[in-house]
Formats: sequence, structure tokens, C-alpha cells
Amino acid sequence: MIMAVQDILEEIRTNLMKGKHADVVDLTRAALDSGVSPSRIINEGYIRAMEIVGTKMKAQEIWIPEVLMAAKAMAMGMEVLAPLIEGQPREAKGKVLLGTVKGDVHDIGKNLVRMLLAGTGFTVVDIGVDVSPQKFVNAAITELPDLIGLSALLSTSIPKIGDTLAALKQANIEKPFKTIIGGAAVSQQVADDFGADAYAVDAAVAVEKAKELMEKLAGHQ
Ligand code: B12
Repeated sequence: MIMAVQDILEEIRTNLMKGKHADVVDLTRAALDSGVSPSRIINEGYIRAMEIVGTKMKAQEIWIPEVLMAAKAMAMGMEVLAPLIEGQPREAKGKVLLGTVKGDVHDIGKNLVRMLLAGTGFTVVDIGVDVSPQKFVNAAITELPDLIGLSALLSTSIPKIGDTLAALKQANIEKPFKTIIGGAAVSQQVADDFGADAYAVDAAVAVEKAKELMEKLAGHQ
């Protein structure tokens, strides 16, 4: 059956919201076959659907199990797209340490940032979710990244951003690094308040900011 692009995207959103992961995978493949770009599938399909899921969650129209099923459907769709986004290794741009702060288990956005950074040539070390300040510090000491990215989706995670940045600044890390934060709970204001070097509203901006930070590091600013 041949479907118009708008209809495929609409179907992706509907099925993702219902947590129908097999259908999301099939429709994602159908969208690719119709020439829809991975970034359009992510932005107009998955992310738009997750925004609606978030609104319904807030209004208590849906509950955690349904949100988890939607999240799983997005993750399965992302598996189809990941090889296309991550692509072939290009010239090394720098090394990024990435994690979601302590108390917060949201990882869909972080994973998207990881894929886009990897796709543009960054080496990414993802240390997962619910990461304590000490764990960030330990990983920074062993990995010696150029950039450290913190993700936070909950309002209660904002102080953890502060704690983690403070711990990183105090630690004896033998290489200069820059920090970047993101996630629905944070903003440029939070970055300014806690002294993060950058804030990015989404994964595409995260890549731009990461490149800018690498230039600053090279210029020792
Ligand atoms: C999916 C989801 C869940 C899933 C998470 C599954 C998973 N594996 O991630 C589950 C069901 C587990 C969950 C649990 C909870 N959730 Co929840 N969840 C969501 C939801 C619906 C979508 C989040 C998402 O994946 N969005 C899609 C991605 C692509 O977007 P994103 O995460 O924002 O990421 C983008 C940018 O922010 C940025 N970015 C993200 N990370 C980073 C990092 C860096 C370094 C950079 C540069 C950029 C960057 O780039 C990304 C790509 O463009 C949001 C609603 C929302 N509007 O955010 C609520 C939401 C975040 N959850 C919320 C709540 C309250 C909870 C719970 C407390 C509910 C409960 N009562 O138990 C728990 C907390 C669990 C915990 N301890 O963390 C609230 C938070 C409210 C607040 N201000 O604190 C929200 C906003 C829902 C709401 N409207 O009320 N949740």
C-alpha cells in the first residue's frame, strides 16, 4: 500500500503513542523507503508524539506503563535509524562523556544526542542514567573527555546539575574540558546559574554547541 508522507508520519505518531513498537518499526522502514529523512522521522514523528505523550501524562490521561510503552516504541524505531545517523566514522572531532544526572532515569533525549554526536564524528562515552556526581568525576578521570554532557528531565534534577558541575570543577582532572547541559528541565538560565559552558535545546543544537566548545578548547578560552 502506498501512503503519502504526511500520512506515514501521522501513523508513526499514532502508533508510537499507543506503544505499538512493531508497527512503529514497520512504518519507520516504510517512511525511509518513501524517501523521508531520518531527522524528519525523528522530529515530526517520534519527538512530536513524545511531546503529546508528555502532555497527556501531565493531564493524567495516561499513566507510567503507557508512557514506558511509548518510550520503548521510540527506542525500537531509533534502532532502525541509528545506523543511518551514526553512519561511517569521520575525522575525530573530540571525545564527549554523556550521562543523565542522579535521580533521573530519562534517557531517550540523551541517546538521541549520543547518536547525533557520534554521527558527526565525536567519540561518545555514555555512562547511562541516574549518574552520581562521583561517578561523573571517576569517568572523567579515566576517560579524559573534551566535553562533558549532562541530561536532566526532572525539576528535581536541576540541583544535581549544580552538584555534578561543582564536583567536576573541584576534581583533579588532568585535561581541560567544557561542560554542556540539556533536557526538558534545564535552560540557558540553569547553565548560567551553575556555570555550565553551554546549553542546547535539542540534539541538533547540541552538535553545533559541541563544535563551538571544541573551538574554544583549541583556543584555550
Ligand atoms: C518518556 C518519559 C518518561 C519515561 C522515561 C523512559 C526513558 N527511557 O527515558 C518514564 C515512564 C520512565 C518516566 C518516568 C518519570 N517521569 Co517522565 N516523562 C517522559 C516524557 C513523556 C518524554 C521524555 C522524552 O523522552 N522526550 C523525548 C526526547 C527526545 O526529548 P528530551 O528528553 O527533551 O531530549 C531532547 C532535548 O531535551 C535535548 N537533550 C536531552 N538530553 C540532553 C543532554 C545534553 C548534554 C544536551 C546538550 C541536550 C539534551 O536533546 C534531546 C533531543 O532533541 C516527558 C515529557 C516531556 N515533555 O519531556 C515526561 C516528564 C519528563 N516526566 C515527568 C515525571 C514527573 C516523571 C516521573 C516523576 C513520574 C512518576 N510519578 O513516577 C518519573 C520519574 C522517573 C525518574 N526518576 O527519572 C515530568 C517532569 C516534570 C518536572 N518538571 O519535573 C514530565 C515533563 C512529564 C510531565 N509533563 O509532567 N518518564
